[in-house]
Amino acid sequence: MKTIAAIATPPGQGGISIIRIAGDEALDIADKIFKPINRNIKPSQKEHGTFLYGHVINPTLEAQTVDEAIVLIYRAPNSYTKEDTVEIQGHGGIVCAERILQTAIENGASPAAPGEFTKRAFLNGRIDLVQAEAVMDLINADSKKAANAAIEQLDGHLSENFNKVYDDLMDVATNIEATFDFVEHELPESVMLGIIKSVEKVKLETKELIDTWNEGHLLRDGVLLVISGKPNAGKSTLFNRMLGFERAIVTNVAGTTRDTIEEKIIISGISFRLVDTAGIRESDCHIEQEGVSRALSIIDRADINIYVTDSSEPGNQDIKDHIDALPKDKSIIILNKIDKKQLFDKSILNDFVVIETSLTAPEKNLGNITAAIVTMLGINPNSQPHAVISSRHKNILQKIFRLINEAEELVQLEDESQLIFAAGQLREAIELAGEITGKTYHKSLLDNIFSRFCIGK
Ligand SMILES: Nc1nc2c(ncn2[C@@H]2O[C@H](COP(=O)(O)OP(=O)(O)O)[C@@H](O)[C@H]2O)c(=O)[nH]1
Ligand SMILES: [Mg+2]
Repeated sequence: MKTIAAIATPPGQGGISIIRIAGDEALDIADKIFKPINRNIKPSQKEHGTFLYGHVINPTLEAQTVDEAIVLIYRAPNSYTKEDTVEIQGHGGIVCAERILQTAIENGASPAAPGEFTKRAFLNGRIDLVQAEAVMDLINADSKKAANAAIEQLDGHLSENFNKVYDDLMDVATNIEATFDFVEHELPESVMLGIIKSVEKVKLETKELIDTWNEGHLLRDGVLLVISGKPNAGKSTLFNRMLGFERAIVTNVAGTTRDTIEEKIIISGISFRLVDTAGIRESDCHIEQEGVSRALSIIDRADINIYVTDSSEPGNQDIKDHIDALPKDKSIIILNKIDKKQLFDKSILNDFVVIETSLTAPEKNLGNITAAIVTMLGINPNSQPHAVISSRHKNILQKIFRLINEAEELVQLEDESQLIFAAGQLREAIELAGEITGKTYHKSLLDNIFSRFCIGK
């Protein structure tokens, strides 16, 4: 494989930048472009895990100095990609890093594609596909919980679960296929029951993994938390208080917020996309109508809805209709303005989670609202870090689940002639299970996964 190079640190000003070179010629290239202060030794003569201090020079430009730097030496197989690797640490900033990279390229390295180092780590067998995906999840993590889940996945804990499903599927399929030798004589009842049991077991394991998707989705994508309600209910007041600054305009003029406004916040280590919306009402103004239709569309997609209503008003059919349309397990009703005379008819709230408060009263903190949100999500903020599946994993696992289900129905017939079909379904499931961790893969799958990485990782 050709030797690749890329800047591994983000562009911009900083203390240092790191240029990574990996492949068979990494050390030769380092010899050409790096002159240690101690002239008697070259990078290629250094052992694994050592470093040299000196200068990056351009040998083609009369050995002009490019940067002052140190070079870290990794020898195969003890590196990120399992290949010989050098990391040059130069000064931060765009110019230095770019010049070092250019010098490496002029002296034999090829520019790395996005995710190419991690792809090599996978192809060279250091990590599986699920761990490779964890690298990207970790880089993209924007909350502690998301980072913890990614680290668990990188450590291989999620892969262990997938491998268990793979191995158990393999065992059942093999056991079923072993019964094909019984053609001459009757299959013992105990064997049939054993097969039924093991199919049920692997089905349950698959189901338990699929069930981690919701948490995985919430951690990876952030929880979409949408504040809605009638105009003037106090939505923007709540939005600003949750953010901790006056982001949305708050006035007593109904229809002030016209567009949806989104900001990111962290609650209990979980990342949220907090959205303020236009108050829902009929309006002749087409700008406001557009705002209302945007509000309705995002309410549909919300992971959690917060519906704010004014408790100093009696409430009406409109409010009842809004509330009735919300999913109970994903919605919290805020009865706001309890500092005023109370006129609201609470009977329209049915058995929703309701919090009564006054959002303009500084002494009322939002603790009960955020606690209700976290409880509703079903993510325990104090739980031990654990890995959770991604959408790619879920899509494959659902197909596997269907195949196991079909196999289960066939074995439950306790009819030997049907076992061959059950084995067929399970073999197909095994093939799919291999695609999750990359035991089997197509080039397009790798391209799809690694093209989403950054260059230098
Ligand atoms: N008395 C009282 N007024 C409130 C309370 N919460 C919000 N308001 C006021 O209600 C008006 C509308 O608030 P706003 O957040 O803009 O409502 P939105 O239209 O739902 O976004 C503003 O004048 C707020 O100061 C509350 O708890 N008590
Ligand atoms: Mg508003």
